[in-house]
Amino acid sequence: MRRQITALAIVALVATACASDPVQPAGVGAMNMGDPSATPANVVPNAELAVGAFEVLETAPAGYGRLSGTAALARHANGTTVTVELAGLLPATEFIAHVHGGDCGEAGGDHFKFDASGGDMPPNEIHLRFTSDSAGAAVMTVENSATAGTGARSLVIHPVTLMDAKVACAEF
Ligand SMILES: [Cu+2]
Repeated sequence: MRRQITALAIVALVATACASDPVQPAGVGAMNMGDPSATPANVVPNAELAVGAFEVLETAPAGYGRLSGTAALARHANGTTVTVELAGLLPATEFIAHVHGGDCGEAGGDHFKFDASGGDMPPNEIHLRFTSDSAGAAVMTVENSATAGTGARSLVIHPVTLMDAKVACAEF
């Protein structure tokens, strides 16, 4: 009985890991959540590159059945670069993507943190904020000055207006 309660508590924690994220206003303050003119991960020189295809999650709201795209993570001497390329999003919609520490089979699990005891915002985590165009496409790159270890496993995207909904996941 005690074990059951513990298991339920863990499930509840995992399920709400993203819902509790405060949403930062775009372009305000120094927090880096993406730069469309940054060098994309797949062309960063002398990097170790990992690329994964997005899969739509069961928790996705309606309207994402045709989503496709990739997430690329480059580990290099100057840090980490992450690039998302997506099509089939709802048009003109704002999204936030987080690097997560789990596989897509567990919907990404918890957020990846450089310092496990540190805060839940960049630069201790890797977040991207972007808006889809009128055709439902989006491309964004974010850079972080620390080099991510193998704990950076996946990228999960959420609509900004529905942060507890996980739309899609890609494994690096
Ligand atoms: Cu997330």
